[in-house]
Amino acid sequence: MVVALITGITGQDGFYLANLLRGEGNEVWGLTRRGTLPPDLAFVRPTPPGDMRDQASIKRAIKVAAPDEIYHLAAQSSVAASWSDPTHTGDVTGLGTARLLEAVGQTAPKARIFLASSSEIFGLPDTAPQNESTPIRPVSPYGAAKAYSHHLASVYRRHGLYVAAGILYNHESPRRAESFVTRKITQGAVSIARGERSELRLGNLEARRDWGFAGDYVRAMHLMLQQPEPDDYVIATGETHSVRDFCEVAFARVGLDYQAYVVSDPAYWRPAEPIPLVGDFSRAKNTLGWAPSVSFDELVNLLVAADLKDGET
Ligand code: G4F
Repeated sequence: MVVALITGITGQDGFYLANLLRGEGNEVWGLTRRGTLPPDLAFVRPTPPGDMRDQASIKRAIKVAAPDEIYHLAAQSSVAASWSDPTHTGDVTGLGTARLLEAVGQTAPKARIFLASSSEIFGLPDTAPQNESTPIRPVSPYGAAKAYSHHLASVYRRHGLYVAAGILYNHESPRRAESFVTRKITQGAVSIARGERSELRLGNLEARRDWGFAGDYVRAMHLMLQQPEPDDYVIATGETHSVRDFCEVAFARVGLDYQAYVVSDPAYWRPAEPIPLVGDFSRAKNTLGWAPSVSFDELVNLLVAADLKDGET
């Protein structure tokens, strides 16, 4: 039986990945700061408490789980929050990867490692769509921390570790926190439709993103670790949509015109706003046989449907 260890298991991707690996018949372990797991991850075995800022704790967790596969998802994952606490972001998201790779090298050098990299490493790219050869030029503290983490993947690969990196574009689900724009929009649309509030304040409505479904993206993570050799892979849908497009579809789903309710508030604008981030997932398609299965409209509807259902219970 394959033994898999997931860091950041309590986040959106951790939930979908743990369920996927369970379905594959894997024994799934989860590393958390407290060493405990929520009830919907009761099938996961907790390691002793582990913190990405504490190398000894990471080493202990790896020793106990003795994994064949490690999925490193733990990070401070908000671009916006990285501006208010850049050193914490660098410590957890950047140095955390260095600590993990060192710990694996010392305790489980045969384990295969997946690193969650991000499209934010490209910052303000000159070309669209981006692929695995696009220059790495981050424009946010989060992007810089992920760029460091991404470079470490190839550094440790050269040193003999099996490290695959997924350059993940935005991926969403009903488990996304409201601090991200997709859930903020769908929860906002639903509460306006219910008469609980009268407007939704957002930042730049023209910002464009390549949005996919998280369930599809964790499938790619698993496929990456089944390859004979590790590599970098862009995981994206290849389509770009604006925040405005997202609002239009979400509000229409609850029978409203977003223009009457959505306000663009400078308070939510970012200091540096990457221009069209859209991924070319050809390598993932050709090598992994991976492709996204959920369209943009289906994704927005899925999120709105979950928010409508939430309020019913
Ligand atoms: O939902 P967001 O906060 O996600 P962002 O910054 O793109 O980051 C996410 O995707 C990255 C992958 O590309 C990950 F690496 C990262 O961990 C995270 O998962 O913002 C999406 C877009 C941005 O352009 C933002 O400026 O929406 C724009 N936006 C406009 N109004 C807003 C808002 N974002 C938020 N969070 N809140 C707003 O009111």
